[in-house]
Amino acid sequence: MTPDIYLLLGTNEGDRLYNLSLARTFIDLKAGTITATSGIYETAPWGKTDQAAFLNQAICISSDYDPQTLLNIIKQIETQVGRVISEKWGPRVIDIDILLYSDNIINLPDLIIPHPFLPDRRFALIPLLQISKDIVHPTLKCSISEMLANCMDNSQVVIH
Ligand code: PH2
Ligand code: MG
Ligand code: MG
Repeated sequence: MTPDIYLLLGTNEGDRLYNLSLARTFIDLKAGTITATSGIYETAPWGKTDQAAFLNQAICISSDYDPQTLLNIIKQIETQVGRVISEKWGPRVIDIDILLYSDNIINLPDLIIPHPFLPDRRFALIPLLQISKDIVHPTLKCSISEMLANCMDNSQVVIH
């Protein structure tokens, strides 16, 4: 069966809605079929707080690319949408993160799945919850709503 892969899109530079839209178009063309999209959320910057607010959106894709190939395609798409090398947790035109790849657990130097910060980020959990009904986190063995209930982050996440 083709795996369900959950991605999180983020942007806080330029025309944010356009950046998300262009990213979705390229993802659907090159990475896999988009099967679900969350709403778009306006989110307070997390980690490095002295920067502009982000828009975040979670999407689900159905794709047969293996995780490493998918990551390479995603990096190409980020560049096509206009991303330049940015500082860690700093401002960016587009960021596309793999949150979950079915129930796979991957620990490579440049690719950790499930995304290691997922439990700590309301800006990821809230959009993901909207499109993930029965997902169980493969290592924490809990649902997304349980993760949200246990999340210590209280930064602002509101529908755009
Ligand atoms: N991405 C980051 C760092 N901080 N904050 C919000 N609200 N949304 C993001 O997507 C985000 C962030 C690094 O990728
Ligand atoms: Mg990121
Ligand atoms: Mg990233």
